[in-house]
This record gives sequence, C-alpha cells and structure tokens, in this order.
Amino acid sequence: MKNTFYATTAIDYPNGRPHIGHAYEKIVTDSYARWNRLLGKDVYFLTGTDENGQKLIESAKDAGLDTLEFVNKNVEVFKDLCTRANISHDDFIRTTEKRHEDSCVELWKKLEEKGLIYHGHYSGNYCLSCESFYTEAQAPDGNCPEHHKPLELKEEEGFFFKLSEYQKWIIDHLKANPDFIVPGARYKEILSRLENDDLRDLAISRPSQGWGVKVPGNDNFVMYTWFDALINYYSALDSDQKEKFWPADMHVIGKDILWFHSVIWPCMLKAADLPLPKQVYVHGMVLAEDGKKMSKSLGNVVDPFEMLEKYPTDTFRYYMLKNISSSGDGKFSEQELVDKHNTELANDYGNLLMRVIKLGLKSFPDKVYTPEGVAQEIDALPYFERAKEFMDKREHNKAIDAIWDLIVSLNQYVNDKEPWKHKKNEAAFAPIAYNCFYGMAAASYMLQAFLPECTKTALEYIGSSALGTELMEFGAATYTPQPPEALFPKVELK
Ligand code: ME8
Repeated sequence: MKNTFYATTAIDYPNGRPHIGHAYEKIVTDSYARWNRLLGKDVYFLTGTDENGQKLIESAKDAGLDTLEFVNKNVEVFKDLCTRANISHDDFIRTTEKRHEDSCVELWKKLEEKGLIYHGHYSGNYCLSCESFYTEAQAPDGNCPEHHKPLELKEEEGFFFKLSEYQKWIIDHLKANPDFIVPGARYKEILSRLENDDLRDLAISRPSQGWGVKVPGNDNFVMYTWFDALINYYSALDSDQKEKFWPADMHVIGKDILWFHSVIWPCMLKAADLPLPKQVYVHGMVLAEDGKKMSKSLGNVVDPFEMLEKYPTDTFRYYMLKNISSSGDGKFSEQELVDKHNTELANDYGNLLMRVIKLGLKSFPDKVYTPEGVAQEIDALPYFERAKEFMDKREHNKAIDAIWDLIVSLNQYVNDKEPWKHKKNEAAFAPIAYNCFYGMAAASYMLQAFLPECTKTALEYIGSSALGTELMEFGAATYTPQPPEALFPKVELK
C-alpha cells in the first residue's frame, strides 16, 4: 500500500496581492496535508504561482515595472501569506523556474513526437482575462461566463493539441472513477458537459511577446499559459520524487478552473502516457458578507493579511474551515469569526483545558497522572474514526464537528463528575483528571490538522508533547500537567 500523500493547491496569478480565496484554498489544503501527516503518511504539499500569463505583461506595464520585477515583487507577498497562515507546504513552485520550463518543453516534445500537436488556424470567441476561447454553447450571450465581459472574435495561427481525440476516453475515465471529481455535484456537471458538447482541439500556443515558456523549435510562440500552468504539479517533483509521489492524490481548486483540471489536464497526461491524479477536490468560494462576489468596485473585499493581523492565525483558520462549507460557497463575516473564537475556541476548548489543569495543579501540584487502575470513561476512537471518514470524503468542516463532539462530551463529563468536589481526595480526583487529560490530548492531537498553534501549546500544557497516534489510545500515556496561560483570550470585533 502506498503510504504517501501528494496534495496541491492551484498556483495563483501573482498579478496583485493574494485575496481571501487564495488564503482559504491554502488553509484547506494545508489541513489535508497535516491530517495525512498525522496518519503517518509521507506527505508532499505543493503550492506556488502561475507566472507566464500574457495578462501579467499588461499588469506590470500598468504598475510601471518590468514584468519579471513586477512578478518577483508580488510572489514575495504570496509567500508571506503562506507564512502568516501557517501553511506547511513542502515546496513553492514558480512557473518561471527552470525546472518547470524544462518539464514543459519535455512534455511538449513528447506530444509532438506522438503526432498529438499540430500547427493550424483557429478563430473563436476569446476572453483576455481567462486567456481562453469559448464555444457558443459555453457563452450563448457572447459574454465570458467567468468575467461577464464581452468576448472578442480572435483569429489565431499556432499550435493545437488533439484534445478532441480524448472525448470518449475522458468520459469513460470519469464513469469508471466517480470520485475523480469531488463533490458529486461538480462531477455530474463536468460529465454532463462532456456528454453534451464536443471537445475541440486546444490552442496551446500564443504569439510570443517575450514572456512565457518558449515553444520548442519556434521562437515566435510561447506556450498557452494554461498548458504550462497545469504541468506545475508534475514539474515540481524531481525524478526521485516523481517515483515516490506521482500521481498526485489530490488537486485542490475552485470551481472556476475545474474544466482545466478535470478534462484538459487528464487528457494531457494520458497523451503523454503518464499516470493520472487520483482526485480533483473543488472547494467552495468565499463570498462577501452580503453574499456577493468580493470586488474592489463594490468595496466588500476582505484582506486576509488584515484578518491575520487582527486575530490569532488559528482563529482565522478555524473560522474559514468551519464556516465555508466544504462543498458550497460561504460568506465571510468578521463578526461571526469573533463569535466563533469566543464561544467555541475560548469557551468549549480553551476553558475546558484551563479548568481541569488548574484544578489538578492547585490540589495536587506534583501529581503525574498514570493509567494504572483508572476505568476508561471517555473513548476518543469513535470520534477519530468519524473525523477520518469525513476527511476521506473531503468534508473537513464535518470532520472538525466530529472532533468538537468529543470536546462537548468532555465538557459534559467534567460537569457531571464535578472534580472540584474532590480537591482533597486524590483517589477520587485522579481518575476523572486522567480521563479528561486523555480526551483533551486526543482532541488536540486530531485538531493539529486544523489549528497547528494552539494544539501544540495545549499538548504541552497536558504534558503530552510526545505526539503520536498512541495518544488516541486510553492508557497509552501519562500526563504531567504544566501551568497554562489562557489558550484563547477573548477577542472583540476591531
Ligand atoms: O485560476 N474563494 O489563479 P487564481 C475561494 N492561475 N477560492 C477562490 C476565490 C474565492 N473567492 N477566488 C479564487 C488561477 N479562488 C490559475 C490557476 S492552476 C494550474 C492555475 C481560487 O489566482 C481559484 O478557484 O485566479 C483557484 O483555485 C485559486 O483561487 C487561484 O486562483
């Protein structure tokens, strides 16, 4: 059994500062990477930037900078976002790197040798923002379905990939692998589009403006940015890593780029005789509080840096992971973020921990809590199993709920057992405390996937810094509580 897990985010366009959707996608993918590390898998987690688009030339011009200078500057901000949001990526690929360009050229040549790339002419309706052609069926009103701007008739000469040859193959592949696209509604959408619209060959080059990956053997053209961008998932891995991690287990993306990932990318790989990724997981979109798409002109944009400055990183992560449904869009409300922090993180989780540790330290300062003679009254394993089922289904918000049920039941246990009544009776106090410490360590252990900072502190307070799945087993650990500071001081809307 393969014990590796390779997860990727989309690579972001660095034509401005990262937005909240970028932060969300990275946090979601990070949670799956961390979760799989907890399960003992060898994880590779890739994120990065998509730098070859022709529209970057325009954006750089508008900013009065040379294209590379402009891109270099913005990429640093994307990297900074990763640091601030506590993203545990193993690699950050930039598509202007040599390793990427080399891979693209290699793949191109391979397809060319197999007769799957040809030179030809194309005329169609084009959107500059997407850098894509749209058929009449896709854009019946003549507007770009993503940008809602009129499409322009564009005639092009260049290179084409014989995508049309793969129509039956991709339909069969999807039918044989219903988990290839998650959630199911997105799977049905793509399948139905494939069954109702003919696949056309894909224009995979653009006239060169001196920016982009050069088409091998023809300096007049660069590769179409989507053709090169998708290859990043493969080009980031060196040959040993390819051996170990390819094919990717999970590409995490938003719905606007699903077609590229679930149709074009698998066909490119199939054409190159390479194994296909296991899954494309489509997360929901973060919307403004009013339910609209965030946009500068509407003045409803939430800046992830501002949120990460104002509130603890774990609070931001927790809110995003819980409040944006794993399968649909969700609205971002700062007030709700504050409320979640105060009720769930500070009260349910933080206070529970404080209460029991402080009580124990006050009454029996040097006590080490061991499992000897303690009856098991809390069982974390069923919660772990439910959380795992949800993570396997890519329902991380429900996985957090399943872990939270353990925290709620621990709060109930403490209320029922009233350990404060046994402050002078160690024999009565110790078993209650042991059950609590075990439950809290298990919950904290699982929550590390989502809340990496506070759970580390919590495990140190309980004295369980030795992390491992044995924490899930009752009686596997002894606990030496450390004096805690407030894990989650209350916050107010700022
Ligand atoms: O599409 N909420 O880059 P990008 C959640 N370079 N996710 C969102 C979002 C929102 N409001 N807005 C965008 C690109 N996203 C290409 C990808 S991959 C080979 C090339 C998501 O910077 C979006 O769906 O426009 C995508 O998955 C990611 O952010 C990057 O978007």
